[in-house]
Amino acid sequence: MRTKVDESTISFTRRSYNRHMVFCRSTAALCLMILGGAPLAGSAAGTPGFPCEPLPCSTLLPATPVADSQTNDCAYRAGNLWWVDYVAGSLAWSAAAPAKPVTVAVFDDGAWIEHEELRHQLWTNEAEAHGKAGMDDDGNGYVDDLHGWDFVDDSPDVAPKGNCRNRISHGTLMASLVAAERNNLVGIAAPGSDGARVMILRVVGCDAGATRADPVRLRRALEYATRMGARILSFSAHWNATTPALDAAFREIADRPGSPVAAIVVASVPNKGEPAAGYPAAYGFRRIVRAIPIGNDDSISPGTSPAPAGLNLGAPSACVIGASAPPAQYRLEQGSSNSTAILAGLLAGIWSRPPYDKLAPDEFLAGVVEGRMAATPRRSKPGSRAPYLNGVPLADACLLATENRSASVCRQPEAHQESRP
Ligand SMILES: [Ca+2]
Ligand SMILES: [Ca+2]
Repeated sequence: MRTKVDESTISFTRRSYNRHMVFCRSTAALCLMILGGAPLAGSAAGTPGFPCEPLPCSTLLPATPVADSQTNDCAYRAGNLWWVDYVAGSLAWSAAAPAKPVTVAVFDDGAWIEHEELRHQLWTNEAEAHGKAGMDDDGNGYVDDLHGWDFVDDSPDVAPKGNCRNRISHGTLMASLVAAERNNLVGIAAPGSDGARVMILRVVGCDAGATRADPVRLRRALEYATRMGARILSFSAHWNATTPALDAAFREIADRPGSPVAAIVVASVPNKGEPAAGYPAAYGFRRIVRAIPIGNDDSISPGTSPAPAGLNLGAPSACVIGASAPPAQYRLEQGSSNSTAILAGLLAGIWSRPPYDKLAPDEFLAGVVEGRMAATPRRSKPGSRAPYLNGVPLADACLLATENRSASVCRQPEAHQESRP
């Protein structure tokens, strides 16, 4: 089933985000999953924020203003962040700072880290922050790696480069859906606002010479992320061919019991009608959590690819607002990329808080994700402040309405039962 290819044949293709489809040209492509979107009116560089009023997309749901005196982000208060409360993301918020934020590594095309929603939400390498410029202060092999690394150009500057600078930044959007700053009076909030900090890993570029999704580059980024303490690895991208070495790296992180580099991999499942979900979602590893894209009609998105059985959770795909270019641009987007980042932020937000913060990855997955989140169709309501365990968020993809849209993502009933405590 798995396609083994020479590393040189793995390539990266994508088209403008402004088109309605992002095509994966061949089985060797790596794709970022955004199906189309638009900048929000008034959200231009130099313009503070964007109009906080009900958006056309959000009329699919009643855009009810949220009376939440503890949260001042205008899009949330205006009722535009349906996706936050659909997954009960606001229940992962707290007035108290988390004892230990969960570092979420965002594997993407870089990010504008000075965006108003990101600049205070970054994982920071303290040794480099307190070290000397031009020195590898922590001896990890990377000089001045403050908030991540650019593995395309081998640089500490994780900003989008080349042609990416003139487009919306996919990675900026994803990082904001993981952990946009909450209570900064502007824009959005995200399930991981309080509990997650984002590590920016640029693993793909936009220009001809940098668009290859090199497995060696991916392995270096995986090694960096886990060595530097990322506990959740977010992949809003997929590729349809792999190598033995890349498989081994993912197996060590996402499967081997007792691995010192164990982490949870949140993997996108595309909704473009592709015949298979691609990697890393295609791995059957225990610590892979797949984000199944859903709309706000409770259905799996049309065209969602078949995925292996396992920890498959439905997460919002359409009508999602995220950060774009700095300092204050925002966009309304749809696509399974969104589902992945939202799910990664939610897991981080929950994992960062007592009593879950002490759990190892496998304990967290078994006790919270599998034991609770994947066993309920319940969702939250905007403004709900029920204790998390009284309002279990998120829905098992198998429990969502799937009329003629079903991805093959459900466990066999008997296997599902056997896995339950
Ligand atoms: Ca360093
Ligand atoms: Ca905000």
